[in-house]
Amino acid sequence: MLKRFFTLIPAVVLGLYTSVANAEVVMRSKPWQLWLQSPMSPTAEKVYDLNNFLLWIEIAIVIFVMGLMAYILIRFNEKANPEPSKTTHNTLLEVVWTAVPILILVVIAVPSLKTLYFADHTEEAEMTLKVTGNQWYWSYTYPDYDDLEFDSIFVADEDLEAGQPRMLTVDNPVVLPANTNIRLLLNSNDVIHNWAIPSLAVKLDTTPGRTNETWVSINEPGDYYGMCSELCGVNHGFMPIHIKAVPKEEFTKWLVKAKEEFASNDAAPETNTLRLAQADVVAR
Ligand SMILES: [Cu+2]
Repeated sequence: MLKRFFTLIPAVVLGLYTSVANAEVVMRSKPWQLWLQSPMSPTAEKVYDLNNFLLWIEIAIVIFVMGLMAYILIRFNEKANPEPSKTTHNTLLEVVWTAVPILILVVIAVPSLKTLYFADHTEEAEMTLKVTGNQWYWSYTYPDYDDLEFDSIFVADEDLEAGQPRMLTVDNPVVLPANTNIRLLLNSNDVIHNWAIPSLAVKLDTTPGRTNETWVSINEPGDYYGMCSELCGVNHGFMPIHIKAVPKEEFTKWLVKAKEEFASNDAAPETNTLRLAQADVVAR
């Protein structure tokens, strides 16, 4: 049993590696990648920089604490210091070890709050995208373009076309113009979901009965992937997010086509149930 387990691991790893390496789609993360995905929106750039900044502070603290521990171990062990001092208080030292951490926290709080407020909303939205979470797929509405609306549903492994990434492909990706300030309004039809795209640093709950707001401006045309990031039920792992960012002119052309394609919304619920049933089978 154990032997089988150990031969399975390299097989799975190799399989994962080749399936990603063969993909024609430019993925935002690479096999064996460490670190964050490259930031692709103004908010993501700020989050990325904040992470780097915090890491330097962390490294400094770790080095200081480790150094202090090493010094104590060497200087005050039983051999080097047979008669320990009975000192219990040192006012200056106590003030310092209280004040310094507070100062560090203040230094961290300033850029953190700045980033939070920056990500909160945009005053200059050029368009709005409404995102609705459903068990277990996403719906997208474009209120500025005749309320164009469609569902974005998971594509099961057996229906994938060449180059489509596994577990991240949907039937209708949400198409958005690049370099455009987009107001995002998130809500849910049933339970709490979370619309999360790492490379854009968007990660916000979609909560039934309320609308959460954030915004995004995508730096470059391309494909951006994310997943529902709030445990929302049995098919939680099968509601990926695929954003197709296109140049503005192409977006206008897509709108014309999409309005035709998604005009007959009456047929939609039936198709959805069918596809959902498929996703349900996959989940089991
Ligand atoms: Cu969900």
